[in-house]
Amino acid sequence: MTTNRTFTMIKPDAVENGHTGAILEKITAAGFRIVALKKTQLSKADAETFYSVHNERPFFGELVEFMTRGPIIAAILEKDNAVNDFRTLIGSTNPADAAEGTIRKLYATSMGENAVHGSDSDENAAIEGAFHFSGREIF
Ligand code: 3AN
Repeated sequence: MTTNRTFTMIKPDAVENGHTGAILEKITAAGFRIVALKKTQLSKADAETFYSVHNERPFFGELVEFMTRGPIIAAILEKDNAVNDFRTLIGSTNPADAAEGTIRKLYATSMGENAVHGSDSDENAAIEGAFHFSGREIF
């Protein structure tokens, strides 16, 4: 089990707005090691699969449309207590509620366009990392 790893995406809004470098800098400055990294674009099927847990929610269509509209940065990150520490670093889902200094407070514009994804459990971190990366892309 890779309980010291989490998975993140820098979402299309933050990539479009030129925040990729600043967000990666905050991530590494907070002590996360990047073990896998790529720029890619989700297809509609990819986004529907990735967010299938939300497929009954009223915002599902909007979420899929947003997540496919431009490239993302996908990464696997390693650190002690990675899942929880990364959720703390990114802040609340709604940037209006996010703590000062968090990535969402700094770079997110709304609940839907909230700049970054962070896995919510070790189990989902492993599933989400495997969705985006093959074994030979992880170091
Ligand atoms: P988090 O990303 O903080 O774990 P989730 O898992 O509840 O939040 O939601 C997944 C994604 O769905 C969010 N990152 C956000 O982009 C989108 N989302 C969640 N709630 C809403 C909402 N009420 N309206 C629009 N988009 C939402």
